[in-house]
Amino acid sequence: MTAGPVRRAAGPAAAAVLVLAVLASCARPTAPPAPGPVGIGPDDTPAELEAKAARVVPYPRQLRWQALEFQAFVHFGMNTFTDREWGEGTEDPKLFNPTDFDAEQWVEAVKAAGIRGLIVTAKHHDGFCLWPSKFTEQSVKNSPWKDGNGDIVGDVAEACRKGGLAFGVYLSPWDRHEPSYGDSPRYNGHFKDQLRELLTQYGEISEVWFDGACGEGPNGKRQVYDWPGYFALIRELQPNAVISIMGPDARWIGNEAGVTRESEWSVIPVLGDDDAPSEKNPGGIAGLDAQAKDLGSMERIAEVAKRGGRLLWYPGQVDVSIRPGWFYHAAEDDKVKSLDHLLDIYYTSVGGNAQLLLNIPPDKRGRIHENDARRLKELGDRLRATFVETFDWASVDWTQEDGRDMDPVPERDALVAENIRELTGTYVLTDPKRFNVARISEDIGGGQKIEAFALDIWDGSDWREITRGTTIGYKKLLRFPAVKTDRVRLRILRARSSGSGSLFLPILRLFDLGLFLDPGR
Ligand code: FUL
Repeated sequence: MTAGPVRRAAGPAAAAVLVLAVLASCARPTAPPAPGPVGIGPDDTPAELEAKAARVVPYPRQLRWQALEFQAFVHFGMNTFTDREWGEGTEDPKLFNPTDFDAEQWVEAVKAAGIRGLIVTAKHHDGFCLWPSKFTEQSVKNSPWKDGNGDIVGDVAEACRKGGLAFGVYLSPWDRHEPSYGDSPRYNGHFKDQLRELLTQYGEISEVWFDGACGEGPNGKRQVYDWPGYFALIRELQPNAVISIMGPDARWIGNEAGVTRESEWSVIPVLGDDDAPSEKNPGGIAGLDAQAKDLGSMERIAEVAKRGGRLLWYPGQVDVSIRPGWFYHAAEDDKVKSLDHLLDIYYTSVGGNAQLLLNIPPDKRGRIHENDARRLKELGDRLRATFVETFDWASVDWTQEDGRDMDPVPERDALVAENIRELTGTYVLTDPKRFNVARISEDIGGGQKIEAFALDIWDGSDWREITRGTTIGYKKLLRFPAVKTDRVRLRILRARSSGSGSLFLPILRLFDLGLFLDPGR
């Protein structure tokens, strides 16, 4: 293979887009891998397991969801008016009476933080519905708000659409009001009726968020949820909607504190072939403990393979509240998380291969409180001031482990290497730049492959490592003391290879290495 250096001047858009395709063999890529589970078993060799892991890719709905990056969770309902976190289900609907409800104010407040989607609690555990469901009396239709003629879900959906936000719903399966709860088939029918209303009356639903709480009904029996039936209905009525947490498309990160693992994998091994969540598997998928420390390393994959299972694309979502509670409590008005705390959460979640779902609970007026709105604006201002694309690459060179340049594949705007385990990209800026934040992304449409990397700067006489990490995935954000240089080096220290002779595209795409100055640090 001839291996001439590939240099490309960056276009006017600052973020240099380098697409780097790396093959373990010299075979040219044929077709991209198809989304869907990949079976693993005790007969797979370590190399086969690695190749399988490298070619698990997201469904289009998961890709769109990941690109939302940062969403608002909005807990609003009966609890807002009773000052509680969990209602009993016996509350009088007349208690629900927002005095100045304004869905557009919610949308403006969350957009100020850079948020791109919103999920509202259409029904929480107390069973009170924010839309006038035909299937219960416990809803806005029996409240004094708008004389029972209002529809919070409808107004929020409309405001999101107008404001350009994705719109999703939280519908609690646990319903402490509904008399059929506990009579499993009957309640499952009721729950599907409610789901159908939400999925057909409010336009495009981007996400359905299921919590796993489960209890006994008035008959003293424990409800058994029909998860496969719920999922099938969602796929039928809203095929682009992501089903999260107790669902197959996005997993709970494992805590409500905004913390992610150092290595967040979106390629996750699970036991067996049963996707239905159950009480035994509160993480949502059989054999998966959402709180385990290691969900996706090659060691973990090998462990699951011994017993037989599958690899899924199952990315993490970080749900955390801007206040101590999920619902609004006046006593927490001065407990809105600090800007620094929110920034830490943002950098570790959005910047740690996860999606951030930040809860912002509207108050009794039906508005996002001034303190929360102010903090959201501060957060957005800081992020906007940081992520300004004011740099151009003069050149970008990638070399293999042995120092050889990589082979260009011009028709794919790509480079090819024989060994993807160690690669070095040297990025030269048109002008020296001062920065304290770096952003690195893998093109996850081709899977998630990087296991370890390091970032160096040229200090005038030598390369100096400024930071290193493990997984990259959709987005990795790194913070470090400010440095100034005109060249940086990204070293891929370990990556998963699809193996040779594979029909699938063993592609590693690195793009969008960005350097930024956070002015607040
Ligand atoms: C939990 C619920 O019990 C909380 O009230 C809240 O809705 C949270 C997001 O999920 O499991």
